Amino acid sequence: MHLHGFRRLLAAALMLGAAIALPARAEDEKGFKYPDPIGDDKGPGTYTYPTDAVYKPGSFDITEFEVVPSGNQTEFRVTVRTRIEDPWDSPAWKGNGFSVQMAFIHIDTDHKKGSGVQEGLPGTNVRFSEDEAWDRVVIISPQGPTRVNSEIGLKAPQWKDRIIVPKVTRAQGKTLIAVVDNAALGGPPQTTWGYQVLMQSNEGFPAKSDLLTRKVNEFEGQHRFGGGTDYDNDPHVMDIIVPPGGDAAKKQYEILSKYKKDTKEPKPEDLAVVPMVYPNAGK
Ligand SMILES: [Ca+2]
Ligand SMILES: [Ca+2]
Repeated sequence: MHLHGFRRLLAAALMLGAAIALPARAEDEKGFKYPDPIGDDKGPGTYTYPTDAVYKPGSFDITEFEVVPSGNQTEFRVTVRTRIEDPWDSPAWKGNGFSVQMAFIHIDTDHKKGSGVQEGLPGTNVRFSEDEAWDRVVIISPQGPTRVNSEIGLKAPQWKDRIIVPKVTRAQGKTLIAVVDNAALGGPPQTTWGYQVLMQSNEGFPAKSDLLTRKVNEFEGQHRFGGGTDYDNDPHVMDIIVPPGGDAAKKQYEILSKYKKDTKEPKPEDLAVVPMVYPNAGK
């Protein structure tokens, strides 16, 4: 064999070896790690934080979202730009290490048109498209399961079986962690699943219509976000993840700006549509 031919054969063998070596464990294929830009924690580009010092800059700025399956359970990890603190730590809140953040992790498990829920949870003021409706949502709240379940019973009983209150929630450094049984998800995470993470702030004294969400008004207040409207037409989310490609922050601002501005009593179709992110898209 010529040297040239041998080299080609060697290169082919190395490539084959690399291809075989890549997915080390089956579990790795089902996990998902996804970045989000820094500094886009302003919803459609205009939102501002409440003025109270507990809302530290970066508290609602998602920098990474991760799905980590392990055995018969899955960890969902949402990382933000600043170290997570627990300014309102109290036994009633179970002391899981955080106070101001709240994240809603929506999952589309079948990517089927007409299957799932298009409405956002009460108080988020967003919706999903018909072919990207959510089948499950994991709520990461600093409040204990008793309170969260009671809110679900009052404000979203029709989706009770789709809303997952994790068996464990905790903060670690800059990361919020939720541990969920795969049985609650309808099985272990699949590479075909889609995700959307809405970053909110847990409101201990929510409005009658809001599932523990903090409002966004025209002007920020001590415990109110600003830069939106005083009605429920503007999306009440500070940061979301968006599908890959292009300028992710710009894309988010466009998505969250698409709501009907001149209405005080929005209909569902007036709200902004948030997308799902599918790990396998474009592969
Ligand atoms: Ca971000
Ligand atoms: Ca974002």
